[in-house]
Amino acid sequence: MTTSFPNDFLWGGAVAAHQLEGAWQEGGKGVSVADVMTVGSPTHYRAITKGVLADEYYPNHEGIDFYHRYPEDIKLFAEMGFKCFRTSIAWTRIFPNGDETEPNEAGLQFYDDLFDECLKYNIEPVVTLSHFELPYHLVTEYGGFRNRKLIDFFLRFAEVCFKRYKNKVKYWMTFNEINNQANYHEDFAPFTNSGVFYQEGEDREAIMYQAAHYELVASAKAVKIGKKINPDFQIGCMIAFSPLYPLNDKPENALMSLKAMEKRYYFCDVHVHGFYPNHILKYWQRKGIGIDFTPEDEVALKEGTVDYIGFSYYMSHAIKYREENHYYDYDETKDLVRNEFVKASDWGWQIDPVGLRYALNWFTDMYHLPLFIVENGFGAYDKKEEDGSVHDEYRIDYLKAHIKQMKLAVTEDGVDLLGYTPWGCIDLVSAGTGEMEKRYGFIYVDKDNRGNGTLARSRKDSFYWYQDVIKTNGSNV
Ligand code: P53
Repeated sequence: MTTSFPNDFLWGGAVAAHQLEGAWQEGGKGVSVADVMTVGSPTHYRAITKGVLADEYYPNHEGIDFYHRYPEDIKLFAEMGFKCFRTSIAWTRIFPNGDETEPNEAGLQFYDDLFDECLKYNIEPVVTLSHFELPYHLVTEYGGFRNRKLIDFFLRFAEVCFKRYKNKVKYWMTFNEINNQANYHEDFAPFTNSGVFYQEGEDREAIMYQAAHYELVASAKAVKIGKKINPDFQIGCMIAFSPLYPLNDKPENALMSLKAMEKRYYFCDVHVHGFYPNHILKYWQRKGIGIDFTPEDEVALKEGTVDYIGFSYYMSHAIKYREENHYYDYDETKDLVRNEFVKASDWGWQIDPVGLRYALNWFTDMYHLPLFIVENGFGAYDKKEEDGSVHDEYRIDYLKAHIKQMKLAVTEDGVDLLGYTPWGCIDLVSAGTGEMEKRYGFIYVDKDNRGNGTLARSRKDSFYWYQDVIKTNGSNV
């Protein structure tokens, strides 16, 4: 039995381009969906505006100015001992509008320089192709991923990246948290996942399944193209995972939990198995949802299954069956209930370390593929002291408890885990709310929700703690 993490375990940290780079109009970059999103609050998603408006504040425009400061930041990651660094490639740096035929050289050069900087410290880049940053032009001109043409635009982008960085990047992911859009009742996920902006009266659900289908096909085709360019590539999917526990042992609640899991995670079935599970096909039939699904798509899905499963884990949910819901159809806005056994963060995210071990076991039992925890972390308010230090023992507690469970999954359950990259290793703009003050970092960045601050970086207590975790390969937790 193994008693610890493998020697080549990829400890690191994770970010996404749009949440930290800033420089939204530099180096020929185009406007992305993240550039038209404002600031929300702990209880409200951020608003999406029609284009960039003069009197609005858009936090991603500056981010934390990583675009100019990355050498300083990567040096700090190296000081913590990172073995890998997960980021994304802003699609709009490479194809500013998304539908060009030729890529933008300045954008490509930026990522060459960034990856070289990582490799200088033996930090392996782990790269997501599409992380909530679609070119906004693809939304206004094509309707985002509701349009089949997006498959080819994505593939052009993916192929350019695969070719350019084939000797610098080995670990790739196609679409970040592709399954967030299972919550199509809200506007946030459809827009950030797929560039889908719903009009009044539209059948949101049908559009979601269609957009997700095009993405699944695009992902599978990208896997095939990538493997041709470099057979050593490891190309994964990326799933937002949250167990949906039955509220109690009432059989209907147990079945509701199972049916809800099916609806939230069928995306992973398609990525891994290369076909849709029957429950989704039956559901489309019952609901009269007609999907543009060609025989070529069917072949593409089969030929482009993923090598590993990347997933994010922040919280768990409990779920309760509603009497009127005889079909056990999952509705994220109605079915989730509070779990009295766990506490929640200031943003209402329920803290459940055991849920991470559940996640690792669940994915393994379902798919038998290597796993990669590419996001996990605690968004919290921090108080910076005069000398720049931050005493964030709450963050250390959260991460330590989760790493303990992760360790049990590896050592006792035999889960095949590639690595662990806590989210927002440096403070950055929140995806859901646009706040800066929902902080995840080991590194503090001096900037507030309105954009005031010096952008100066400083080490939090968790910085030194995580440094020690990496140095001892997790044996100190
Ligand atoms: P923020 C919702 C639920 C779980 C993960 O989220 C989510 C979201 C979207 O808000 O997103 C992932 O910044 C995502 C990151 C994001 C991170 O989790 O809202 O992949 O881009 O920043 C944390 O606190």
